[in-house]
Amino acid sequence: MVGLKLIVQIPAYNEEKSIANVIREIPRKIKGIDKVEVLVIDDGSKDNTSKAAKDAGADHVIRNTKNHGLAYTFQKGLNFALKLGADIIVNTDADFQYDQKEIPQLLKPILDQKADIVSGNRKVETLTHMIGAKKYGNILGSKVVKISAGYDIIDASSGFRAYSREAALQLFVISKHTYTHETLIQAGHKNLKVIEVPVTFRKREGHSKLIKSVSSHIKKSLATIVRNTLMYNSLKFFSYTGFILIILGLIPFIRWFYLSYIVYTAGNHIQSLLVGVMLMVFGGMSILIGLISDILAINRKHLEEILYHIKKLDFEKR
Ligand SMILES: Nc1nc2c(ncn2[C@@H]2O[C@H](COP(=O)(O)OP(=O)(O)OP(=O)(O)O)[C@@H](O)[C@H]2O)c(=O)[nH]1
Ligand SMILES: [Mg+2]
Repeated sequence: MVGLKLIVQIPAYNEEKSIANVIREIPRKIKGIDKVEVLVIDDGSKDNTSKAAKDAGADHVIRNTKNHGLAYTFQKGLNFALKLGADIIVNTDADFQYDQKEIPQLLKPILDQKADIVSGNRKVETLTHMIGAKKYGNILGSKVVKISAGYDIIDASSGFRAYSREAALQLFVISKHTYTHETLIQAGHKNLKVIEVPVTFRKREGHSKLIKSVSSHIKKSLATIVRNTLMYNSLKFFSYTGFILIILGLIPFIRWFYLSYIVYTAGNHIQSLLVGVMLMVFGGMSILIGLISDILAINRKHLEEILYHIKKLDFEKR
């Protein structure tokens, strides 16, 4: 690969105090890369984030007129970076928690053509400055993402990552809250190779902009994970659920049939009949929902393929 361009993108919301430190720490000369540019996406900050970024030497600063959330801003950043002709995109946070001097470690597996996405593993279980609820929420989230994505991942909530151009063209984030889990699940189902490298994770100065409360963050993240898991495994999920319901329904149904027609006991055992039939009907409906959502998922797959080709043409390197 020759003449490679790296865009380091920083989604930021009210980070005027730390963004300059992040930008100044980004290495501008990296082995194997010809050009490094910094792109800041200011998500409608109420402070002077954009100005601080420009003053610190950001090459591109774009701004949302209102706050759209991290996930939307991340996708906007990817598209903008592709438009700028990025061969590799590194996403980092604006809060100075990641050490930008470690960017070359993130790039290496992509430069060696051994990965499409490289994610920084913060080793959360060893972090003394991360509160317990966040730490265990992170660990739990990573385990669920690992099952859903279908490959090993230790730290699924890390924002410090490198994406090859091909990977960036194939990701379509639709969540509102955060993109970290959705991108990994999509990568798994698009056969993109994801690997992790250990990275430093400093204590946050100032309060979290993303996490208003740990419980609501966990709730929103789990909702995203469930939604994305269902997106790719709907037929499996709903047909297993359907078969289980049908088997559960067969038990009271057979009881009713046995008592009413084989041994002729007193009473009509209508409760068993009702429960049995209801469970079996729900089971049948679940299988039907599985089939319908599978058709929708196939449609989304086709749409994503079309979008990928449009993006590829649109962002063709000129
Ligand atoms: N664009 C955008 N970025 C955001 C928003 N909220 C947070 N961010 C940025 O996303 C990155 C991560 O947010 P943080 O608040 O540090 O969240 P976190 O790292 O998961 O949590 P902490 O450990 O508390 O720092 C930072 O660069 C924030 O500026 C938002 O609403 N919009
Ligand atoms: Mg942070």
